[in-house]
Amino acid sequence: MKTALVPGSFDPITAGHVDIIKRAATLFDHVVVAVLTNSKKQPLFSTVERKELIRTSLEGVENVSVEAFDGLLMDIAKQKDAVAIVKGLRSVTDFEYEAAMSSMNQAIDPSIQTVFLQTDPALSFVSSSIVKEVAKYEALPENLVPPHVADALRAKFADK
Ligand code: COD
Repeated sequence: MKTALVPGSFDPITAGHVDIIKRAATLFDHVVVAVLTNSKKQPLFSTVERKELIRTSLEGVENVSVEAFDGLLMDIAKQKDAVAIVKGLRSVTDFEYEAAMSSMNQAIDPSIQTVFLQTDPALSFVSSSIVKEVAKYEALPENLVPPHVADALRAKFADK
């Protein structure tokens, strides 16, 4: 059984993430969505909230599980017996950042491959940060995040 890891902060999950995860699920037997909790950034959503938003976004996708991790990505990949790490690429800027991480991860363990999936062009500008920025001003256009994520963003900013 070939397992792939799709890692990220997912704060919160966006339509861009959903697209990458669903496409990864067609390529591998099992996909572990790895919510990394050791980001330097202070997240808007707690780990539990992020996992729940991801699970709801992926309802009906049978070969995907969602887990939170802390630590080095390659240690997590080995722990899950993953053959690949799947990343989404939106831009040249993404590529430069991801290529450096991929090379480092390759140096750590050459048996685990990084697979890059090109973004859906309609979602190439979508990031969790930009979504949070516009949601704060109640200006989030439809379809950039799943509807329950839009609701969660509204509730989060209503609290603030
Ligand atoms: N279209 C396509 N792909 C997208 C889109 C979109 N619209 N939006 C995001 N993505 C992709 C990103 O390119 C990325 O591949 C993934 O989705 C996750 O994105 P984010 O923003 O949720 O997560 P990041 O970029 O903050 O996550 C970075 C990691 C947590 C993966 C990274 O920091 C990491 O590996 N940390 C673990 C510590 C470690 O091992 N460090 C050493 C690395 S060499």
